[in-house]
Amino acid sequence: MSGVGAQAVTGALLGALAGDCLGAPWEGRHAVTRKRARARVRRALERPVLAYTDDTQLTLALIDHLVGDTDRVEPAQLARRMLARYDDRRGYGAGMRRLVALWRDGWDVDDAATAVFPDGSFGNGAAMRVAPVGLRWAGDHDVITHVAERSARPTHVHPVGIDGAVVQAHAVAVAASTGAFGRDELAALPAATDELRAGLQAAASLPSTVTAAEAARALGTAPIAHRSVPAALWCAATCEDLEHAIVTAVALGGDTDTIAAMAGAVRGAADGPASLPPGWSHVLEGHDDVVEAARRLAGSLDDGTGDRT
Ligand code: F2R
Ligand code: MG
Ligand code: MG
Repeated sequence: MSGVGAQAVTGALLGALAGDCLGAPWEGRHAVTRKRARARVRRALERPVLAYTDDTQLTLALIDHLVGDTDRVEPAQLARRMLARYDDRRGYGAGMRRLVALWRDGWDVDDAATAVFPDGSFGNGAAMRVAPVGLRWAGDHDVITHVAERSARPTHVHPVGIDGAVVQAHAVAVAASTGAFGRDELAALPAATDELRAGLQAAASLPSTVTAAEAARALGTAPIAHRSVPAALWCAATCEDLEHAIVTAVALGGDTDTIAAMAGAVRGAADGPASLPPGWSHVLEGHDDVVEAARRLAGSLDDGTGDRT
């Protein structure tokens, strides 16, 4: 059972929400300077509301499952929770939309997972939603690996897609349980595939002084696990706070909502909800729902039911 407190849980989930909402308007753009990215974030915050995307919707679905069904993670039940929250207007990827159509047609979840991509998806969708697993089992290394893997299965059965989720879950867990996430924590993360191992090595050794364009070239910014998880963890490890981590993720360009959401989850887990700058909370769509989901998840951590594996 996790030893992390409600502050780390709320911080991680709000950090992820902020990254998703602030990164989404700039998804698919080229890398820009950090100064320009800061201006982009400021401009985004002038909107009355910043919509969240599939990243947040699927994170909430995973919490629904862990708290409401079984925290052992049953892929078919998790898929039902994803379907229940699914909203086509939330910027889902093409592969995910086809998968949802198959689920609605009654396909078996295991069969559907290899129908779109025969080897399974190595997209970053399993990594972007996995923070609740790291929070739930922080301190229990083997259980995190096992549960993160199972949480990927409805949508991502390619080893690289799964590994992205496992690495991101461990990053959130370390940040939540130690209150720190720097280069040492990044370098120590376990990766099972050559793709993620190479990405983490590159991220651990990339100086914080490089331009955003150089970082984007070195680490990648594509919506695939090994070319986005390392970039997100580099943002989290080399930036002093949540705001800078999100600004840097926006500067990298490419899959900005997801890279910022994953970086935000890790920084928020380490720094807590007070790390959300003043003036952000009222602009983030779903802020209160996420706080409520954090309360439910944190409540389930200390409900005294014993072994949760
Ligand atoms: N997809 C987007 N954003 C772009 C489109 C949004 C557009 N503006 C709109 O409004 O419609 N964002 C979201 O998708 C990413 C998470 O993706 P997920 O859930 O992993 O999906 P998918 O489709 O499985 O994988 C993503 C892409 O990766 C490539 N890929 C994956 N596995 C592959 C394989 N085995 N072989 C070849 N290519 C593979 C494909 O290009 C997939 O489409 C997040 O960014 C989220 O924000
Ligand atoms: Mg998205
Ligand atoms: Mg994205």
